[in-house]
Formats: sequence, C-alpha cells, structure tokens
Amino acid sequence: MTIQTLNDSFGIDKHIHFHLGRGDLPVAMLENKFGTATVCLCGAQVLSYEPTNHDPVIWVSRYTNYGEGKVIRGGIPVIFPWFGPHPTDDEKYAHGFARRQLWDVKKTEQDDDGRTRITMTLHDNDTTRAVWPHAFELCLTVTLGEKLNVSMAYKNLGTESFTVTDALHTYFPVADSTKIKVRGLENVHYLDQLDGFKRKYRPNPIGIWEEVDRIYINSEEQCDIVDPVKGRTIHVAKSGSRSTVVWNPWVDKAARMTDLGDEEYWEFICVESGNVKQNAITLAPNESHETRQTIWIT
Ligand code: TA6
Repeated sequence: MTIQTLNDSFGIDKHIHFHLGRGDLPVAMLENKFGTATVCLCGAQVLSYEPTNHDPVIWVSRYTNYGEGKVIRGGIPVIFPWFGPHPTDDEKYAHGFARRQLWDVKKTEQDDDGRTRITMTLHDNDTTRAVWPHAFELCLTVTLGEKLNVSMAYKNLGTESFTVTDALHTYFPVADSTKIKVRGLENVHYLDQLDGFKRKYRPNPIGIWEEVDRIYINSEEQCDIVDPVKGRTIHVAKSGSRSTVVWNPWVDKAARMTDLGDEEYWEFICVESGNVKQNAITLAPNESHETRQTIWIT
C-alpha cells in the first residue's frame, strides 16, 4: 500500500498520519493531547513514545539499520513465534520472523476520551511457513493515551496445535544505566542466559554493573525502572505474560554488536514482557492468546 493510500484509508486528521521514515520504511505517527508515538509497519515496531511535556520513554540506537527485513535496534520489537535462537535450527533468525515482516494496517481509531489507536496484522505467508509451518493471525495494537498500551494477540488458524514463545522486547532510555534500579523482581526466580540458564534469584532490585540477561519466569509483576539521574520512574505493567526478560549488553557485547554504539549500553535497559521457556504458550486450533504491556512514567 502506498503512503497516499494508507493516509486515505487509515489516516485520522490531527491524530494519525503515515509517512516514509528512515530507510523509506512506512511509519504511522500517532499524536493527541497525551503525546506522540511512531510505529513502523515493518515489524509493527513502536519506534518512539513521548508523553506531552516529557522526554522520550522508548529508545532506539543511533547506529541501527533501517530497511525491510532488517532488525531495528530499539523501540518495541515484536518477538514471535520464538524467543531467542530457533528451537531446533540455529540457521534461522533469532527472535522469530514477526519483526522482519511488513505488516498490514487493520484499523485506526480516535476515541472520544482522546486516545488514539492503530491495529496492524500479520498472517502466515510463504516466508513464514518455510520456517514455521503453521497458519496464524497476529495482531499488534498500539493505544496512545495517558499510558502507552501495546497488545500482541495471536490466533491459531491451523488444524494442529502450535507452541509459541513471545515477547514485547522493549528498549527504555535511561540517563546512566549504572545508576538505575529495576524494582519488582526481587525474590523472583530467573534463568541466567549468561550462565547456562541456571536458576537463580536476587533479594535486591536489579542494578547494572555488568552484562545482564535474565529470564524471570512465572513472573506477572509490574516492573519499575527508577532513574535517579533523570528524576523519573518508568512503570511497566503487563497481562497475559508470565515471563519478564531484563537485558543490558554492557561493554563487551555492545562492542560486538554492529548496530549498537560501543557507548550506548549506558543509555538503555530492556524490560521485556512475554512468555519464554517454561512459560511458552500452546494453542489448539482456533485458540488465541494476548500479551499486553502498559508503559507510563511518574
Ligand atoms: O532479550 C535479550 C536478548 O535475548 C539478548 O540475549 C540479546 O541477544 C538481545 O535479546 C538482542 O537480540 P537481537 O536478536 O535483537 O540482537
């Protein structure tokens, strides 16, 4: 669909406008009294969220690539239908295919209370079926209101059950990652991706002084990213999600990543809401699941 057709079909005066962003990727701009957000139709990936009179609450690397099929380093990557390496084939993309596909716009809405919403869809196609032989509908809905609400809903359209691990892989900006604390996961068991997925737990809020890559399991807690330098807290609540992943690459991994600046590990923390490892979701034909993340600041 051309930008003109997108605006003719789904644009909403003063609230939703489509344009070609970096890499000539189609991007929806949502704006209302609560703030602004942008969503790239490649990957249905939120690229920005800025509440009125506040600094951005979503982070994107200055070094990221932009282009259809490429991973954008930042925002809210939609991880589906597998989190991490492919369960059986290392040759296949990490973190699934959804963030690399061009999605369709299903509908756009402007509520009477001022909230603005866009719903995008992805269905199975030759590319997806080549790596994951299942029929599905995947919807991503972004609602810009007093909070930012992001919902990933998927349905099994096939004749056999399938199992998914999913995540809304959100990158949050911080002034200095070594000064923040992530609260809410104290005493929750996690699998340490940096130590053979050993099951551990810590009684204190998470601090960053080394690479952190943890999958908190059976966790439905709200997380609060306390940023003393910025003088604010980013709140991350969720539903339909029993896993929370917390990740910062720190020095060595940041240096190895070509789409991340060596120094950018200072600037962000990932707190991801999803269903990973033993929290995987199995759907019988016609069953569906929704993973939802709600973000706001105080
Ligand atoms: O969610 C944490 C993680 O799995 C890390 O291990 C790191 O690989 C990160 O995701 C980024 O993965 P990506 O495939 O986007 O490079």
